[in-house]
Amino acid sequence: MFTAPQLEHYHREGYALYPGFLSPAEIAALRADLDTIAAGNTLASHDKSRLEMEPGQSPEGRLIRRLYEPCTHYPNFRALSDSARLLDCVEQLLGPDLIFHYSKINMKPPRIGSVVEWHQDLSYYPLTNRDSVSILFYLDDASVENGCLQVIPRRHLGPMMDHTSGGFFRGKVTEKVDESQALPLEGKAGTVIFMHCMTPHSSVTNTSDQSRRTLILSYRAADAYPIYCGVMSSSADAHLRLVRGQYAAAARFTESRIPIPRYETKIASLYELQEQARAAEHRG
Ligand SMILES: O=C(O)CCC(=O)C(=O)O
Repeated sequence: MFTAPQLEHYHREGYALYPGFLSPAEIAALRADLDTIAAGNTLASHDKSRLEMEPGQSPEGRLIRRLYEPCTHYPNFRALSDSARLLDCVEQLLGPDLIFHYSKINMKPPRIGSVVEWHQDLSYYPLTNRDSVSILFYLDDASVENGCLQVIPRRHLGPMMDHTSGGFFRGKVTEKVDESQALPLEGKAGTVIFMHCMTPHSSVTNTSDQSRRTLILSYRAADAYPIYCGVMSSSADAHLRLVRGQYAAAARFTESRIPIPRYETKIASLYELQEQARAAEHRG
C-alpha cells in the first residue's frame, strides 16, 4: 500500500516510485519465464502475434524489443496483474472499480534497445477522464546508461501535448519538449513506477551491456470509458477485464476537449509509429 506522502507525491508530481515492490524470488521467476518465451525466435522467424524483434540485427539475431500482452498469455504475469498487493495500490490511486487495460514488456536489450520518444499514454487511447495509470516494473536494474524511464514531473495536470503532424497522430510529442525538466527514474530490479496517464515520458537507447527489461501494465477507473476512434481503438481494448469492483453504469466526463488519434496507416506498435514519424521528419 502507498503511504500518504507517496500518494500525495503521485498526485502532485504525476508518478510514484515503489522500490522493492517485487522480491528477488519473484524477479527470478519472471525472468525465467522471459527466457522460455524468447527461446527460438529470430528476426527472420518469430511469432509476430506475441512479440516484436529489434530491427537492425542479422536475420539470425534473437534480440526482442517487445512482448505483447504477457498478462493475457502467461500465468505468472497474469497472477501479478490480478494480485491484491498490486490492486490495493491501484485502488488507492483510482478508486474501487478497476479495469485492467493492457500489458507489454519492453526488453531494451544491451547496445541496441530502441528509443521511446516523449509521449503521454492517454494520447493513444482517449478516455472520458484521466483516471488511468501505467505501472512499470523494472525486471533489471535500470540506469541512465541502459535507458531507464524519464518523466516530466507535474505536467500531467496540464492539457494534452500535441502528438500530431499533418493532421495525423504520430505517437510522440510533436511540439517542443523542455528536456531541462526531464527526470530520469533509476531503480533496482523490483522497483515499480506508478505513472499518471498524462505524464510525458520517454527513454533513450540502451548504450550499456546490461538489458533493461520492463513490464508495463495499465489500469483505468471503470468509469473512464474509451472514446471510439476507429479500428485502432477496438484493438487497443482487446484485453480489457474487470479486476476489482463493478462495471460503471455511466461514464464520467472531466475533459471539455479530447484529442482523437487519427492514424495515417495501420501500425503494430508505438515503436513502428515513432519510427515512421522520424523517417517523415528526415524526409522533410
Ligand atoms: O520502456 C520504456 O522506457 C517506456 C515505455 C513506454 O512508454 C511505452 O511503451 O509506451
